[in-house]
Amino acid sequence: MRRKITVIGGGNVGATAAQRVAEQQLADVVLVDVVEGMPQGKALDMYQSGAVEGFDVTITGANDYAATAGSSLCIITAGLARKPGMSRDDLLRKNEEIVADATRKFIAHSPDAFIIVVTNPLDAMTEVARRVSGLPKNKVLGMAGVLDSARMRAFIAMELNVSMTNIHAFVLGGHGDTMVPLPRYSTVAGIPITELMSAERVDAICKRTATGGAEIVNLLKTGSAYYAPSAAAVEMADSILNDKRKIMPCAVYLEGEYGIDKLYVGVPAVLGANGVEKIIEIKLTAEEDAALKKSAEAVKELVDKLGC
Ligand code: TXD
Repeated sequence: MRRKITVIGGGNVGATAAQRVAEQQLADVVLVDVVEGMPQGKALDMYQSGAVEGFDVTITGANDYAATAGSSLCIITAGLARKPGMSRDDLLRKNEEIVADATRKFIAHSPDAFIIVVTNPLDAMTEVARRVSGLPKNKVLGMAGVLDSARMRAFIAMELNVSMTNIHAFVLGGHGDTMVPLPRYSTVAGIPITELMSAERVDAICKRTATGGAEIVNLLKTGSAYYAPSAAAVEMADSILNDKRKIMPCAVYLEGEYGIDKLYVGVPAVLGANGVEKIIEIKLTAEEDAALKKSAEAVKELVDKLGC
């Protein structure tokens, strides 16, 4: 039997993630959304692309969770975007409801699966999935750092006119204004970027990375980024399901690491067959440590408002 990945939320990130899973033949895909007909339509369209693209997995669309039974992993992208007149707290409550409902229904059919959360506010929604699923912390994680560091890698490549595949970049902290790009640990073919460009350019790249999501929202006007976010979530799924043990920055549940307790914050972790295999604690300067703690404070403020 082939393994199965469920993607909850068939919008921009969810549908693109489903397509990437299929094109990489990572697993069969079940796409779930509350909108009637939409996940079924997108799934059928995507499945038909397999004849041209040459993949052999199945893609099923559904409005309920029966078809998700026996999934190895779930990517939760379901949620609302902030609408005019809606406060961040309103959004927090609404998306908490959506993520809690999705988690409860999914886990009833796949009690041992891994959950990768994408819905914003990311770190708080990952905590919702952990609490509601009752899964151990190694099985529930959030996608943000892979995306943020992909953005930083892209900006470094643009600056130096070199291949992105040569570049590693590290971004820590919560997903939001308080994220912490780490130029010291960002390298091109092993060379720290601080050796390759001026302090001003490094600073400009860090700032552009931290506002990378907003830059795309301002251009698109009707939504937020989804090509890079879906690629990032699927890379995490691949590292877990194929036991690749890649080190990736992701939102993981900290219990004392980095001096932060019982909170999801973005830090580097090894992702393998057991999900979060190991959290890597790197030495931070006093300034970086203060920025990470500030970012964790911002996450805690939201988590304290959760109802679950
Ligand atoms: O780095 C990151 N973590 C992020 C997070 C990067 C990009 C996007 N990020 C967040 O992901 C974004 O702020 C949203 O909270 C989610 C999904 O973004 P997307 O761009 O895909 O939003 P869409 O296109 O509006 O899709 C959301 C879908 C839509 O089809 C709804 O009908 C569906 O979610 N939805 C549900 N599906 C299933 N179950 C329930 N309850 C439900 N409610 C809404």
